[in-house]
Amino acid sequence: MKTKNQKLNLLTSSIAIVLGLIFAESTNAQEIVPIEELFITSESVTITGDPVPAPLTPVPNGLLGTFRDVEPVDVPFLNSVLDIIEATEPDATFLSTAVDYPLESFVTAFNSNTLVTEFLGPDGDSFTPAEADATLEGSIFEFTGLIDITEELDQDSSTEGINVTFVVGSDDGFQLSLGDGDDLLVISQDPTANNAFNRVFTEVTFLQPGLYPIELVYFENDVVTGIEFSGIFGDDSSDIGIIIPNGFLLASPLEIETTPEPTSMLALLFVSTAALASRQNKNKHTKSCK
Ligand SMILES: [Ca+2]
Ligand SMILES: [Ca+2]
Ligand SMILES: [Ca+2]
Ligand SMILES: [Ca+2]
Repeated sequence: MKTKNQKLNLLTSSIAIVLGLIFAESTNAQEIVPIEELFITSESVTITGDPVPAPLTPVPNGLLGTFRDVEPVDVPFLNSVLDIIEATEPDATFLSTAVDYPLESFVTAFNSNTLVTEFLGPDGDSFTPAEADATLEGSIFEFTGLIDITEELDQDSSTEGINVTFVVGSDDGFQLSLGDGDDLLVISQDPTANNAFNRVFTEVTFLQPGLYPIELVYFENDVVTGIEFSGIFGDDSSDIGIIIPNGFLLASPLEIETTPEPTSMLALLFVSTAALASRQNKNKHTKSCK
């Protein structure tokens, strides 16, 4: 049996713990910022190249993640990002189980004063070296590996090949590369412009099932940020599809060529907001963010 004093002490310390938790929550939790999305549809493309052989040794599901901390912060456009990737080595690597950061919601982004490891959620546990952790302001990420394109993903069995729709939502910008060598396909927005939170839809037809190299570059200059890599597959009729499950992704260290040769520059798709039909997300809106 507790004495009155013990009960009082217990009550006092309980209150202190609760207040401590509330205080910690209010000071440590990163603000999640509602965003206004622009939906963009780019032209349909076909991957005619062959799939690649399966890796010889087992590799984890997901994609290999790399991180570069850019100081001073100066990555407003994709072109500046690609120059930095070309000239530098990553500061850290991690395993991306699914490209969905932040995990909490589809229509939110994190303030870029958030630490990378917090932004990555459970994937932050694999972030190495830990000392490279930094805030998201001035960040470049690459997600690399293989995607398994199977017949079950086909959205239209009446047409040749496997038709899928890839959806990339990002703030700031991104570049998605599929295939390799002469068959490399690169999807991006205007690489010389600042791209606020957009969700870009691209219908892709693969003539053969199999494994294809994939690389997604994404970067954040400042203010708020987020990235999601989704697919609309099979008979899914939802608006934005599902985050690509890691069962379809292999974190293979296979090198893929990410800089198109001059002859394959034609494959480069610049998706301009002005030139392409856009549809605004009618349901959710708030303030506009950079
Ligand atoms: Ca998310
Ligand atoms: Ca930084
Ligand atoms: Ca088909
Ligand atoms: Ca931003």
